[in-house]
Amino acid sequence: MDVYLRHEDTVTAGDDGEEGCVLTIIWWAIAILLASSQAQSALVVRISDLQYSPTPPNPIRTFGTVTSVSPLRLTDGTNQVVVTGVAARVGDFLIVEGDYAGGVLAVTQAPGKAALYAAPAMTEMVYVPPGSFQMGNNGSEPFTFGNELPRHEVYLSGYWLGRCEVTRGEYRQFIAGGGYGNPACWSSAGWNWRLSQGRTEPRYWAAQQDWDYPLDDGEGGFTQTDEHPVVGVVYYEAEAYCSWAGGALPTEAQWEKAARWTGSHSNVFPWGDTWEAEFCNNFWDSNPAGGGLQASQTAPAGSYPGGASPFGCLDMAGNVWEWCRDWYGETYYSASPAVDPQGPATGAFRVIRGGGWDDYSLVSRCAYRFGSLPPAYPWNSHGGFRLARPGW
Ligand SMILES: [Ca+2]
Ligand SMILES: [Ca+2]
Repeated sequence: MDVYLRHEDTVTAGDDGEEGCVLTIIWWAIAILLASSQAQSALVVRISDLQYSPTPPNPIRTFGTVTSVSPLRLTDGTNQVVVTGVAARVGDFLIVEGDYAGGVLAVTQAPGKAALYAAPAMTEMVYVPPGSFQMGNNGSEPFTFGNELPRHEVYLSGYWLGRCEVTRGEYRQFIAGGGYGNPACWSSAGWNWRLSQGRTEPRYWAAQQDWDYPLDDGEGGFTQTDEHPVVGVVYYEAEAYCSWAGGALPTEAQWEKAARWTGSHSNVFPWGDTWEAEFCNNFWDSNPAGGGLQASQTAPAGSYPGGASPFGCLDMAGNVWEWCRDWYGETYYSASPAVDPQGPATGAFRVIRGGGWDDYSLVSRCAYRFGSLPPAYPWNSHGGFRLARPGW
């Protein structure tokens, strides 16, 4: 079980300015934000058999699966963390993080830190092991755009990526957990946007929608369930959700590797090199889950198993476009670092990938890069995102 240094991105409990505790435990797919007063009760983690930094303040982070509840034991199969004073169920997936102090992680009062989240169900994540892949396009793909050139080798550290797009059910937990009122979840730019807009939920949040043209003509509407991907989120909202869920948006490179790399070849589409309309929710598939041919709607996440990427990710093509973490750089591939590229240092637009429900083959290619959306743009009913987190 790995432990890594973590100096800055701590989480604040609530938006009321109260002090939280040092230890942060995030249970995946999270439902309940406990009050800081609860989190301060007898929460102790023994990490004697874990690696940690010997230099104070020794922040650590580790994760694993709960194997017993009394006491609560968290294990990755080899190492173990013991937690007391926290309710959990066998099989829950936990992240434990905090400051190491003399072999014991204890909850203390500390400003600007602490959140304890609980989750009834976790987002299913796919692990992408460290290694290199071929990113971009060598010009051989149909409808090549210049911003996909040149194809270049990129090494990525191991990471996790959501098997599916973030669903409305998952996003609902962020809303219910106070995410829109908690500035600790947001970047400063994102929080300023949140305050200026006064938003408390994404656009198109209502279950009943009609995205046919002409819009709202009473024909072609559909009902979004909790299994449908969340749409109408601006970059800042996607970023805030990921922060709340203990992760981040994937980098453009992380997104692309998980979408297309077989281990020796970069597929044009997640499933292979040949377009298959029935393998993703686009405008020309007939899958009833997406409403059938030419339907203007999303499909429940994971409704196109034939379109799985080599790593098992679903809907990397189609359904909703997905925000990536990077600023968009038109010629970035010519100067991209070879290891864990993070995108340009600044920019005007954020990257969005993968095509959506009203698209077709051209923009559903894994190498296609859309870079014209400012971070405050909601991309209407076409855009969602996927959660990533480091491999630790
Ligand atoms: Ca469709
Ligand atoms: Ca997608």
